[in-house]
Amino acid sequence: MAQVRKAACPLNCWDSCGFNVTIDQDRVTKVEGDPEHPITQGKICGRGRMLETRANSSQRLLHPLKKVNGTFEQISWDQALDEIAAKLYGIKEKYGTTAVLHSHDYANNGILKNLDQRFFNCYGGVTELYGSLCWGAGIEAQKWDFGNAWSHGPADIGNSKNIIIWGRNVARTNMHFYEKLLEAKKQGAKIFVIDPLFNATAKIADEYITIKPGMDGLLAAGIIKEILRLGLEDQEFIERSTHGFADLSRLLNGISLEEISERTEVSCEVMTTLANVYADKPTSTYMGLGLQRYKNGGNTIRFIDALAAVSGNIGIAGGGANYANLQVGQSFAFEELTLAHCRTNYRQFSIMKQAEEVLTATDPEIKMIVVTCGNPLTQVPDTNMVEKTFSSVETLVVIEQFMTDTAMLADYVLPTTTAFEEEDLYYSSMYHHYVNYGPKLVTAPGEAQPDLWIWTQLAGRLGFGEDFDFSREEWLKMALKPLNDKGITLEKLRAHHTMELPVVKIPWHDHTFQTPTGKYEFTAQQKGDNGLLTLAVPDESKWANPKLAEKYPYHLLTIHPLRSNHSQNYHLFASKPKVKVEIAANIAESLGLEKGDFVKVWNDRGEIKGFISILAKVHPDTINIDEGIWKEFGGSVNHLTSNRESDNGLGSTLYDCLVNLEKIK
Ligand SMILES: Nc1nc2c(c(=O)[nH]1)N[C@H]1C(S)=C(S)[C@@H](COP(=O)(O)OP(=O)(O)OC[C@H]3O[C@@H](n4cnc5c(=O)[nH]c(N)nc54)[C@H](O)[C@@H]3O)O[C@H]1N2
Ligand SMILES: Nc1nc2c(c(=O)[nH]1)N[C@H]1C(S)=C(S)[C@@H](COP(=O)(O)OP(=O)(O)OC[C@H]3O[C@@H](n4cnc5c(=O)[nH]c(N)nc54)[C@H](O)[C@@H]3O)O[C@H]1N2
Ligand code: SF4
Ligand SMILES: [Mo]
Repeated sequence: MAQVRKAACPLNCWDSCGFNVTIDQDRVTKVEGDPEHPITQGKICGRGRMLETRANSSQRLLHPLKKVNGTFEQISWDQALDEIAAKLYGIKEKYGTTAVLHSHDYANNGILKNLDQRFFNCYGGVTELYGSLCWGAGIEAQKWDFGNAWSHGPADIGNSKNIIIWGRNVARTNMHFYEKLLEAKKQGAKIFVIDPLFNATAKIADEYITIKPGMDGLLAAGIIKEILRLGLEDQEFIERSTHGFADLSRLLNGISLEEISERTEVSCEVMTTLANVYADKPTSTYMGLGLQRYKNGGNTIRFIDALAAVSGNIGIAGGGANYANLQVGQSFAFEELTLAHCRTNYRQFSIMKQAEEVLTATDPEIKMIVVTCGNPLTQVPDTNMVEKTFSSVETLVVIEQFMTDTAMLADYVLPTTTAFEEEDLYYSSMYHHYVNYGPKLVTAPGEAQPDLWIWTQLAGRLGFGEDFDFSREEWLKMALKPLNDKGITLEKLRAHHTMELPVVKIPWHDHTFQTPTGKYEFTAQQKGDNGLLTLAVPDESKWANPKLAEKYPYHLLTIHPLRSNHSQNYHLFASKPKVKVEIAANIAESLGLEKGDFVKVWNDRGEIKGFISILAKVHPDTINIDEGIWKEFGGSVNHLTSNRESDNGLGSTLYDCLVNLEKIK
């Protein structure tokens, strides 16, 4: 008989939903929202519901595979694990452990997914990735300004008079925050959306502000200039609780509002309006991750933080410079789980430039890449370079649920479980602060095994089995240890399914910051001249690179798809997906393009072909192609993106991208 059990969404998403999952005869038959989850309240998105399709798909990988003479052959787990362990052992002896690259991303928010790091640390330390394609520039930026990246609790939006949604596609990527916005609007809050694309959230805004991509730091500078001109700043906060305000004033004196307007393509009047909105407190700012995937991305987030600070919206109910909430992840015992101190030797490559760095690595060269929770062939910038690297490395091991573009290139593909087939705890450091419990609900199909089982088996073969000699229950208890004295235990989580983590709901309310000066830092004291705010623009813009802009006149955004988490669902859609090239009306007009036209989009890094769709309300000269598309459906838009790092070195520049476009037959 069918049974309904509570579970949790594992996907890398703002919302971290609670599920009610129907199980019939050891099979998941339906995924719905859990009405009792305090934040997500019974509603989930299509990506969550599609986890049922993912789990039951006939395309699931069911057995370990080895590539022999260019084709995959099914092998036993023993053979796969013995051969991979022997290779790891041989590499360690001959070249040292750093000849192995561990390439990973965030495909699954399970706490025990982090034990891959423990494995590589206990092995001796490998070449690991630093930085983040996703949110890296902004996290680092907020660490410079506040000392940490913390956000207000979800309920606090109810206290805001004005809400600024800045480069966040809420209706598509963060549905429960969208619900909160609708509620706040009903209660009289005013909503402002700043985005080059007139997205679904813009439709509910009281005012939509369109902007040239990558120019948001300058816009914040213009609004601060107006706040200061009108005498609307929070003088007490600036004097008592901040450091470096004189540097900021000096910088702003060097540029006029008209110059800012010319670069941002936002009118001076709008900047004056926004100055008044920020002064009409409390005004909250909710930043997305899209707006920091630029060369100047760190500076952009820092300038928006500065705007919230100058206007006195930091540390007050209904305010905040809300980006991510690292307090959530910081609640668990990651040091004990991952044993970073056990690595005796390690090297770091930038996640953005991993492919390029493998190609140029010496001493030692990379002999093996192990991919976990990631699909670099579609998700990492500069696909041509990624493909070159991943096809040329001596041994590529991919742990996967499906035969992705990355898995296709592997020497060994190891089949792994989905979230419904293993017990774990799930959280997201992006929006709310509840940890969810996900039980094992069904038996895994074929020979699929949890990632953790694979690490345990390999550790045993490599002589450090005792470091993995724990049961699932013991691992989960280990993760929760720092929370036990706050009353959060595995037993309680198993019983309640979700629990609130003990986080600060209104960060910085006491005006004590985690920076070196203990104050909010307009100038990051520890960073010397690098710690100054600047008027930087994107690398690929007519201001920074006029020649490039002449050759490639259009700005390409590559935002997150509606119905897939990145690359995870395209192969499961009922109708075959196509590359949709969404263009601004002015481009259609000047090139004589119509809906459905087949076009080529290109730059020096590569090209992508797709079908035109015209967006009536998008910033002029702007194009969007959603990310994540597999080779067989037209290919990843990362053929066009650059692997450069953001200003502070830790973020990507995925949206800092100029292209040209033409109609083809
Ligand atoms: N449906 C769906 N939801 C998802 C995901 C998914 O793949 N699909 N992925 C999840 C993950 S991992 C993440 S990181 C989050 C990301 O969540 P978001 O930050 O909401 O999404 P992005 O697609 O990164 O970009 C968001 C918005 O940034 C805008 N933008 C781009 N450049 C600029 C700019 O220069 N200035 C301004 N003002 N706006 C700009 C885009 O037009 C877009 O509206 O979403 C999560 N939720
Ligand atoms: N052009 C462009 N590129 C982008 C972005 C963009 O906006 N534009 N967004 C960036 C962002 S924000 C992010 S977060 C990254 C995401 O990049 P990735 O995390 O690499 O992308 P996904 O497609 O979510 O997942 C990768 C693979 O992990 C597998 N997987 C799922 N669960 C598990 C598991 O439990 N174990 C193992 N071993 N594998 C599993 C899935 O089957 C999937 O094939 O992409 C980045 N790339
Ligand atoms: S993908 Fe996000 S919104 Fe959708 S069910 Fe999962 S956590 Fe919820
Ligand atoms: Mo992300």
